[in-house]
Amino acid sequence: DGVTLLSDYKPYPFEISSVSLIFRLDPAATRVLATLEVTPRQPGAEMVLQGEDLKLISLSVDGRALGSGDYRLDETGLVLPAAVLPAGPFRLQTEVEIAPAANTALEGLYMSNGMYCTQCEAEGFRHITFYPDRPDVMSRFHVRIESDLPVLLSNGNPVGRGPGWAEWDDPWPKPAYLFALVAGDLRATSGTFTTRSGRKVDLNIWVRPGDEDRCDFALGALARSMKWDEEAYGREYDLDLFNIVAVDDFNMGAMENKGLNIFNSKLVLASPETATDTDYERIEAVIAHEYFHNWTGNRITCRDWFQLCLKEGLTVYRDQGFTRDVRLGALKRIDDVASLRARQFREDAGPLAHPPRPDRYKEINNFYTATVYEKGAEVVGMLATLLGPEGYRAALDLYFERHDGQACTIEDWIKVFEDTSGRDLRQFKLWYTQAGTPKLTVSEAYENGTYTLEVTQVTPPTPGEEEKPPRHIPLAVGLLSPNGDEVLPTTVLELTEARQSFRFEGLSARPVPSILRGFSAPVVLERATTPAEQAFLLAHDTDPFNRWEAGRTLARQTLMAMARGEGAQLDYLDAVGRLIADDEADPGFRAACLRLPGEDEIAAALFARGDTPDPDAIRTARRKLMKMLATRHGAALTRVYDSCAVTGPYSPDAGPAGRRSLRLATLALLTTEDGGARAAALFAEATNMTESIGALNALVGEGKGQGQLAAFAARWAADPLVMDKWRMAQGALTPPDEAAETVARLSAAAAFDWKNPNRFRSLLGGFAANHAGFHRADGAGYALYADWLLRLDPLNPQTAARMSTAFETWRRYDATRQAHAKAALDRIAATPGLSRDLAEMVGRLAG
Ligand code: DPP
Ligand code: ZN
Repeated sequence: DGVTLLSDYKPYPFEISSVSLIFRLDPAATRVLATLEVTPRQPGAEMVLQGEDLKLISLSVDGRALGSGDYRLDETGLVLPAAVLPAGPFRLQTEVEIAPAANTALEGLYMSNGMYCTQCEAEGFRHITFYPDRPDVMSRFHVRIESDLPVLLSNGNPVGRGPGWAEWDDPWPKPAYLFALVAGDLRATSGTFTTRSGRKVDLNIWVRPGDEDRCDFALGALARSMKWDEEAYGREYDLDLFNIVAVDDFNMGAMENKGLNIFNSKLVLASPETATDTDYERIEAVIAHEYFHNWTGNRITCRDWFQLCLKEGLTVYRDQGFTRDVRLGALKRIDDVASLRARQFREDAGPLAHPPRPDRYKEINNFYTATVYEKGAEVVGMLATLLGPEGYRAALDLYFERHDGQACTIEDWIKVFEDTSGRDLRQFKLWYTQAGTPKLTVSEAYENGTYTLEVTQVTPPTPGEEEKPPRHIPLAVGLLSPNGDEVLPTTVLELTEARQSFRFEGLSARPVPSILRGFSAPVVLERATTPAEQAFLLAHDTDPFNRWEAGRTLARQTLMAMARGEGAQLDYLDAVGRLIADDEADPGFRAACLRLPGEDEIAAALFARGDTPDPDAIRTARRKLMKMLATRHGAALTRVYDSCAVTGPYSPDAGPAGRRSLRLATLALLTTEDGGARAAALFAEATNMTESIGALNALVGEGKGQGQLAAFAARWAADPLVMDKWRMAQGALTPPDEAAETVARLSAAAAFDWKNPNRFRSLLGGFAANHAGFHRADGAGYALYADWLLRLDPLNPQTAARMSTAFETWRRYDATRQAHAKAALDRIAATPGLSRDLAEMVGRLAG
C-alpha cells in the first residue's frame, strides 16, 4: 500500500566513492550523463537505483552497454541484477533526458523565470538521474554544466570555466539530496568572511538583474551566522566559497545544499520600502538556519528520512538561539512558543499528529511539519535544560567529533548525551517516538512554611497511539513572595512519573508559584488560579516568558468567557492598562502582551475544555474586547501611539522594530474606535513597508481601506513579493461574510499567478488563517479552498498537500460545519489521479 517503514531499513549494499555529472542544459531536453564509481559491499546484491520521469538514453557497466534484457526498469527506477555486475569495483554510466521547463512540481531540475535550478530534498534527485536516492549514500560529486547562460553554479569549488561550460568539484562527500545546480542570468552581491582559523571565504548572494539593491541585509546575516556558529558551537565553515541564490518559484523556504544554498526569493530580498521588520527577522533566521545545516545536516546527515528531526529539530534550535543572541533576547522565546502552540500543538491535537521521529509514511514530503521542526527543536531544548549549558556543549562536541561524515539516527544523538552525562535517557526518548502534547495538572498546598506542588501528567491519545506512558519532563519553577520578591530562583524539577510531589521548606508566607518558566517543556499546563494571581505574575514575575504567559492566560480566559456570552475580566482590563502605561518595559514586550490571542487559539482552547467553538461568536468576542480596551485605555493608547513614532532612516534592528511593533499593536486597538483615521494617516505618510502594510492590515480588518488597497496595488503592481502582502491582507483579514467572495475575485485576476507557490500561499494561505471566513457556516470557505487544492495538485502536489493542513481542525466545530468540511475532503479524495502527496493527507485528515 505504498507505506515506507522505519523497521524495514537496510544499509545500501554498494558504496559510491565518486560521481561525475555532465549537464547539457536545454529547457525541453536536458541531457544528464552520470558516471558512478561503485564498490560492492555485499556479494550477490542487486543494485537498485531510483529514477522517475527520466528517459533512459544509454546504460553501461565498465564501458559495456547493457541491453534492455539486462535490467529491470519501471516508473520508480532501475534494478541491475547481480548477474550483470562485476564482483569488484566498477564504473556505471547512464545518460538520461529530462525536461526542466515542463517540471511544474518544482522538484528535481526545473525552471523559474528563465533560470535553471534544483530542489532535491527529500527525493528530488531521482528526477535528475538514476541514483541511490537515499541520505545514507554519501559520495563526492564532480559536476560539469554546459550552457550559454552567463552564471553556472554547483556545489563545492569552481575548478574550470570556459565559453559555454563550467566545472565544479565538491570535496565533501554528501547525499544526493544536497546536490544543487543553478544556471541563469544572475548578479552577485559579494563579501568575504574570515574564519577564526584564518580561512578566507567568498560570500555571494545571487539574484536576478534589478534585485541587487535588496541583498545587503542577507549578506550581513550570513556573516553574522558564520561568526555565531564559531562562538556558540565551535563550528567553522569548510569551503572557500559560499553561494546563496534567490529563486522566485520554490516550494519551501530555503535549502541547505552544500556550498550553494537555494532560497525562496522572499527570504533573501529586503529593502525598507518592500520588506517588513518581520521579513527582516525571518530572512536573518532562515539564512542562519541554512548556514547552520552545514554542520547539522550536511557534515552529519540523516541515515533515513525518519530521522529528519535529527537535522531539522537541532538546526531550528540553533537558529532560535542565534536570533535570541543577535536580535531579540527574551522576546524570542515568546515568539517561538506562540508559534509552537499555533502550529504544532494544533497538529498534535488533530488527525495529523505524529511523533518527531515517525516510523511510517507514504510520502516523506508530508513530514516537513511543525512537529519535526518546532517540536524537534523543543526536544533538543529540553536536553539542554536537563544537562545545563556545559553538559549540552560537551554532548554536542562529542556529536561532532564522533559522527562527522556520517549518516546518523536519533539513537546516535541520544547516545552522545548519555555518554557525556552518564544519565539514562531511555524514558526521555519517548519525546522522539511518541506523538501528543502532555497535559500537566498542578495542585498545591501550604502549611507551616512548607509549600507542596503536586504534578500529574497525562498525554491524550493520538491516532494509532492509545496508551501513553509518562514522559521525562523538565519543569522549571520559581517562587515569589506575596510582595513580589523572588524566594526561590528558577529550579528545574524533573517529572518522570504520572504523579509527583515537590516540597519547598522554610518559607515565611504562602508563595506565588511561577511554573514552566521559559516554557521548559512543550506541554499544556493546567492550574486553578485566579485572575488576580495572573495579574500579579504579569506585574512581578522575574521570568519574562512567564510574565507574558500570565497576560496571555488572562486574555485567553477573558476571551473564552466572552465567547460563551459572559462579561470581560476586570483584572485583565486593569492589567493591560498598567502595561500600556509602563514606559519602563521593553516596547517589543509590551507589543507582545497587547496582541490578543488569535481566533484559532481561542477555538482550540474552547475545544480543549469540551466546548464546541463558534467561529462567529469568537470573532465577535475578540473584536468586542479590542473595542473595550480602546475605549477604556484610549488616552494612554493614543499617548503610546504618538510617542512611539520612529524617526530617521529605517533600521531593522530590534530597538526601532520593537517601537514600530508596539505602535502597530496600539493602532490595531485604536482603529476599532477611531473610524480608521489614524491608520489612514499612517498609510499616507509611511516610508517603510512595516508601517504601510501595518496600516493597511488595520483598515482591512475593519472592513475598510478600499482606497488604500487600490493605491497600494497601483504602486506595487510590478513587484509580486510585495503584492503577496496585499493578497495576504485581504485573504486573512477581510470580514468573514465577504472573505470567500474576495478571495474568489482576487484568484480570478490575471495577476494572480497561482502556479507560483508564494502567490498561492499568500492568498489561499491567508484565507485559511481567516478563521471565521474559512470556517463559514455555509461551507463556502471549505468548498472554495478544496477547488483550489484540486487545481494545484496536478501541477504541484507538494504544495497542494502542505496547504491541505487548513482542514486539520475540522472536527472541532459543529455538525453542520463538520458535514461541509467532510464533504470537501471526500470530494478531494474521490478525484481521479490525485497525487500520492494529497491522497495521503486527505486520507489522514478525513480518518
Ligand atoms: N531542509 C530544508 C530546511 O529546512 C527544507 N527543505 O532548511
Ligand atoms: Zn532545515
